[in-house]
Amino acid sequence: MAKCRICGNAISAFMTFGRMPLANGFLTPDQFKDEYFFELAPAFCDSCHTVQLVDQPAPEAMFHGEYAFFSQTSKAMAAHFERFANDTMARRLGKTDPFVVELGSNDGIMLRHFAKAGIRHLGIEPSANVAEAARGQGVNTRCAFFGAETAREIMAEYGQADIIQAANVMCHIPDLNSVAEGVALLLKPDGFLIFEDPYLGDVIRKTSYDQIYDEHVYVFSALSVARIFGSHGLELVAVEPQVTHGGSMRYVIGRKGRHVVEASVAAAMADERALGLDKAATYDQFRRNCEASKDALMAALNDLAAKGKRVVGYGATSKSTTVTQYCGITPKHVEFISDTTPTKQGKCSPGAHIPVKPYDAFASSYPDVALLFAWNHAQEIFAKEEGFKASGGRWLVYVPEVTFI
Ligand code: DWN
Repeated sequence: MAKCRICGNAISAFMTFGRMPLANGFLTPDQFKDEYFFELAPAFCDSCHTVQLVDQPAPEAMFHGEYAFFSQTSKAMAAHFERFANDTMARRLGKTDPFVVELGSNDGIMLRHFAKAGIRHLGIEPSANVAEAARGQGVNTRCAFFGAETAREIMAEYGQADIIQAANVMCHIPDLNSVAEGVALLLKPDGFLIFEDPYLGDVIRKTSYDQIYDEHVYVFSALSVARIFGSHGLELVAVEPQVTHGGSMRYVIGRKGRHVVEASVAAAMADERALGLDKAATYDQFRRNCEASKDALMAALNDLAAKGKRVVGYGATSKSTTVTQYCGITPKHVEFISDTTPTKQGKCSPGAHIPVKPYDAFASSYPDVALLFAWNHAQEIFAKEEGFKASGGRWLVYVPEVTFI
């Protein structure tokens, strides 16, 4: 029997997505024979209410010198991180020589705004290539994983932090107790830990099961976050819903008793209980909803293939690895995936081995149907792809349900 990564309670998977490769393991045909697989199976802990993967590949296998995801591929996300940085500077930053630390700072998409404002800062980023991209933008970056040990090193060199920030990072870190311990050491007495991640409430409501993949070892709720950090002398003091990544939640955490706990925390927890996020039966229903979504998507794709329609994927996302592998999508269903990230182009998608091509391959010869793997960027993509619709093209989306647009 597996144990909860947070509280040690016995847990078991409520479903399996089956044999799964690394979500960002884009590869060339000569690498197919050595491709790594593990079983993608999420579990719910009925003691601390944390949704988590039973097994996860080693962090070094996922985050390394050739990591494929660069945050700055979306203009809307760049604007979001600028707002996030400005909001922190306006509402939460201390006034005397403030120091900001960002965990998983990627290519510096958020921290560069602190750098520009002349604020002392440090990014902690384990993937060497994206860390280098951040340094190129003037962002002070250390290539490391964050935990209690790293927190001690940072303290010795820079002192305590006013703000520890993270976006789409905390849910990637298996040893969260070590992170919470590190935060408890590094944070100034009145400092804040502010982080955001895809929100469990949205995943359950929208059946967005593709938020579950190797890198996302947790899907958080206010209930689980309060519990995880609460056992390290820290307290959830505010939550702020975000529209990014199909529905995210920003969590604001301080030292216990140092800040007023805002009404948003109790309100979110009440909503989560009403949605059943604290009950095992909710996850059984989620499994049935995933199966129904998979059947509907494959019915649509098989029908398009039978009619000889050209289908192209839009956005070789990490999320799409769960979709292609769980549903059984192959190059017979999807001719190629268009993606603007140079490091993904010319390779094949993990598991399904669908070729990834530059954006021009899509724009120069529109398909009949574009399967929107980057559905979380729909607004931005629909706005710039009016020409595709005008040519008679249709979008196939699967969140919150399988539909043609
Ligand atoms: O947590 C994570 C999130 C934040 O980012 C990661 N573990 C890795 C990554 O997940 P993802 O790959 O699912 O993220 P995105 O932002 O949904 O990926 C979008 C992909 O689509 C990128 O490869 C870029 C591409 N893209 C494109 O080709 N044309 C994106 C846009 C907006 C476009 O117009």
